Amino acid sequence: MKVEIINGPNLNLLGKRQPAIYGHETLADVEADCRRLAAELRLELRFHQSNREYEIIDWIHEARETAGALVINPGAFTHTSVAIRDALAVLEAPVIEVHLSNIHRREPFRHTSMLAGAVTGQILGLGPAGYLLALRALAQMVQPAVAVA
Ligand code: CA2
Repeated sequence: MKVEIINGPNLNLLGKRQPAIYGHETLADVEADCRRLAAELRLELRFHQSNREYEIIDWIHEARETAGALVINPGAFTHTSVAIRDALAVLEAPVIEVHLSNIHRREPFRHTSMLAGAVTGQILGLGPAGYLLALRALAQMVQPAVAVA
Protein backbone atom coordinates (compact mmCIF):
# COMPACT_ATOMS: atom_id res chain seq x y z
CA MET A 1 0.00 0.00 0.00
CA LYS A 2 1.16 3.52 -0.81
CA VAL A 3 1.22 6.13 1.96
CA GLU A 4 1.86 9.84 1.48
CA ILE A 5 3.37 11.91 4.29
CA ILE A 6 2.87 15.63 3.68
CA ASN A 7 4.58 18.33 5.74
CA GLY A 8 3.65 21.99 5.58
CA PRO A 9 5.43 25.31 5.94
CA ASN A 10 8.60 25.78 7.98
CA LEU A 11 8.90 22.10 8.86
CA ASN A 12 12.09 22.13 6.77
CA LEU A 13 13.57 24.06 9.73
CA LEU A 14 12.96 21.18 12.13
CA GLY A 15 15.97 20.49 14.37
CA LYS A 16 17.58 23.75 13.30
CA ARG A 17 15.49 26.31 15.28
CA GLN A 18 13.26 26.28 18.41
CA PRO A 19 14.40 22.88 19.78
CA ALA A 20 12.55 23.57 23.04
CA ILE A 21 9.26 23.28 21.14
CA TYR A 22 10.08 20.97 18.25
CA GLY A 23 13.07 18.91 19.47
CA HIS A 24 16.44 18.19 17.87
CA GLU A 25 15.48 15.78 15.10
CA THR A 26 15.60 17.21 11.59
CA LEU A 27 12.94 16.50 8.99
CA ALA A 28 15.48 14.25 7.24
CA ASP A 29 15.77 12.25 10.52
CA VAL A 30 11.98 11.97 10.71
CA GLU A 31 11.86 10.83 7.10
CA ALA A 32 14.55 8.19 7.73
CA ASP A 33 12.63 6.86 10.77
CA CYS A 34 9.41 6.75 8.76
CA ARG A 35 11.12 4.94 5.88
CA ARG A 36 12.52 2.28 8.25
CA LEU A 37 9.11 1.62 9.77
CA ALA A 38 7.34 1.74 6.39
CA ALA A 39 9.66 -0.99 5.08
CA GLU A 40 8.83 -3.13 8.15
CA LEU A 41 5.10 -2.57 7.60
CA ARG A 42 5.45 -3.10 3.84
CA LEU A 43 4.18 0.38 3.04
CA GLU A 44 5.43 2.27 0.02
CA LEU A 45 6.22 5.75 1.30
CA ARG A 46 6.30 9.16 -0.36
CA PHE A 47 7.52 11.94 1.93
CA HIS A 48 6.98 15.62 1.04
CA GLN A 49 7.49 19.06 2.51
CA SER A 50 6.41 22.37 1.04
CA ASN A 51 6.02 25.96 2.13
CA ARG A 52 3.38 26.48 -0.60
CA GLU A 53 -0.30 25.78 0.04
CA TYR A 54 -1.11 24.97 -3.61
CA GLU A 55 1.61 22.29 -3.72
CA ILE A 56 0.15 20.58 -0.64
CA ILE A 57 -3.30 20.66 -2.24
CA ASP A 58 -1.91 19.17 -5.46
CA TRP A 59 -0.29 16.29 -3.50
CA ILE A 60 -3.62 15.61 -1.74
CA HIS A 61 -5.37 15.52 -5.14
CA GLU A 62 -2.73 13.11 -6.48
CA ALA A 63 -3.23 10.92 -3.41
CA ARG A 64 -6.86 10.39 -4.49
CA GLU A 65 -5.53 8.36 -7.41
CA THR A 66 -2.46 6.74 -5.90
CA ALA A 67 -2.45 6.49 -2.10
CA GLY A 68 -4.14 4.11 0.28
CA ALA A 69 -3.55 6.41 3.24
CA LEU A 70 -2.18 9.82 4.13
CA VAL A 71 -0.36 11.48 7.06
CA ILE A 72 -0.32 15.25 7.15
CA ASN A 73 1.35 17.83 9.36
CA PRO A 74 0.06 20.98 7.71
CA GLY A 75 2.15 23.31 9.90
CA ALA A 76 0.55 26.73 10.35
CA PHE A 77 -1.92 25.98 7.50
CA THR A 78 -3.66 23.81 10.13
CA HIS A 79 -5.17 26.93 11.61
CA THR A 80 -6.04 28.81 8.42
CA SER A 81 -6.58 26.62 5.39
CA VAL A 82 -10.12 25.91 4.30
CA ALA A 83 -8.60 24.92 0.95
CA ILE A 84 -6.56 22.05 2.48
CA ARG A 85 -9.59 20.93 4.45
CA ASP A 86 -11.70 20.89 1.27
CA ALA A 87 -9.04 18.83 -0.52
CA LEU A 88 -8.95 16.30 2.36
CA ALA A 89 -12.73 16.13 2.57
CA VAL A 90 -12.97 14.49 -0.87
CA LEU A 91 -10.32 11.87 -0.10
CA GLU A 92 -11.68 8.41 0.59
CA ALA A 93 -8.45 7.03 2.08
CA PRO A 94 -7.85 7.38 5.85
CA VAL A 95 -5.95 10.51 6.91
CA ILE A 96 -4.09 11.16 10.15
CA GLU A 97 -3.24 14.74 11.14
CA VAL A 98 0.02 14.85 13.11
CA HIS A 99 1.43 17.69 15.19
CA LEU A 100 4.79 17.55 16.90
CA SER A 101 3.61 19.89 19.63
CA ASN A 102 0.37 19.80 21.59
CA ILE A 103 -1.39 22.67 19.84
CA HIS A 104 -3.88 22.95 22.73
CA ARG A 105 -1.12 23.84 25.20
CA ARG A 106 0.12 26.68 23.01
CA GLU A 107 -1.20 30.09 21.91
CA PRO A 108 -5.00 30.28 21.50
CA PHE A 109 -4.70 30.82 17.72
CA ARG A 110 -3.22 27.30 17.46
CA HIS A 111 -6.11 25.64 19.29
CA THR A 112 -8.30 25.36 16.22
CA SER A 113 -7.56 22.93 13.43
CA MET A 114 -9.45 23.71 10.23
CA LEU A 115 -8.77 20.11 9.20
CA ALA A 116 -10.09 18.32 12.28
CA GLY A 117 -13.51 17.59 10.77
CA ALA A 118 -12.00 16.19 7.57
CA VAL A 119 -9.47 13.71 9.00
CA THR A 120 -9.79 10.20 10.40
CA GLY A 121 -7.78 11.03 13.54
CA GLN A 122 -5.20 13.31 15.12
CA ILE A 123 -1.95 12.69 17.00
CA LEU A 124 -0.62 15.66 18.97
CA GLY A 125 2.28 16.53 21.22
CA LEU A 126 4.33 13.33 20.91
CA GLY A 127 7.10 14.78 18.75
CA PRO A 128 8.42 12.74 15.80
CA ALA A 129 7.00 9.56 17.36
CA GLY A 130 3.61 10.86 16.22
CA TYR A 131 4.51 10.12 12.59
CA LEU A 132 5.47 6.54 13.44
CA LEU A 133 2.30 5.98 15.44
CA ALA A 134 0.29 7.35 12.53
CA LEU A 135 1.94 4.89 10.12
CA ARG A 136 1.25 1.99 12.49
CA ALA A 137 -2.39 3.03 12.89
CA LEU A 138 -2.89 3.37 9.12
CA ALA A 139 -1.22 0.03 8.41
CA GLN A 140 -3.50 -1.57 10.98
CA MET A 141 -6.56 0.01 9.34
CA VAL A 142 -5.68 -0.76 5.75
CA GLN A 143 -3.64 -3.98 5.86
CA PRO A 144 -4.21 -5.57 9.31
CA ALA A 145 -2.65 -8.89 8.28
CA VAL A 146 0.80 -7.27 7.90
CA ALA A 147 0.72 -4.76 10.77
CA VAL A 148 1.28 -6.98 13.75
CA ALA A 149 2.72 -5.85 17.12
O1 CA2 B 1 3.28 21.10 16.26
C1 CA2 B 1 3.26 21.03 15.03
O2 CA2 B 1 3.65 20.05 14.40
C2 CA2 B 1 2.81 22.26 14.22
O3 CA2 B 1 2.07 21.78 13.09
C3 CA2 B 1 4.07 22.94 13.76
C4 CA2 B 1 3.81 24.26 13.02
C5 CA2 B 1 2.88 25.16 13.83
O4 CA2 B 1 2.57 26.32 13.08
C6 CA2 B 1 1.62 24.45 14.23
O5 CA2 B 1 0.85 25.33 15.02
C7 CA2 B 1 1.92 23.19 15.01
C8 CA2 B 1 5.11 25.01 12.81
C9 CA2 B 1 6.12 24.27 12.04
C10 CA2 B 1 7.36 25.08 12.07
O6 CA2 B 1 8.39 24.25 12.48
C11 CA2 B 1 9.53 24.85 12.89
C12 CA2 B 1 10.50 23.99 13.29
C13 CA2 B 1 11.67 24.51 13.75
C14 CA2 B 1 11.88 25.88 13.78
C15 CA2 B 1 10.90 26.74 13.35
C16 CA2 B 1 9.71 26.22 12.89
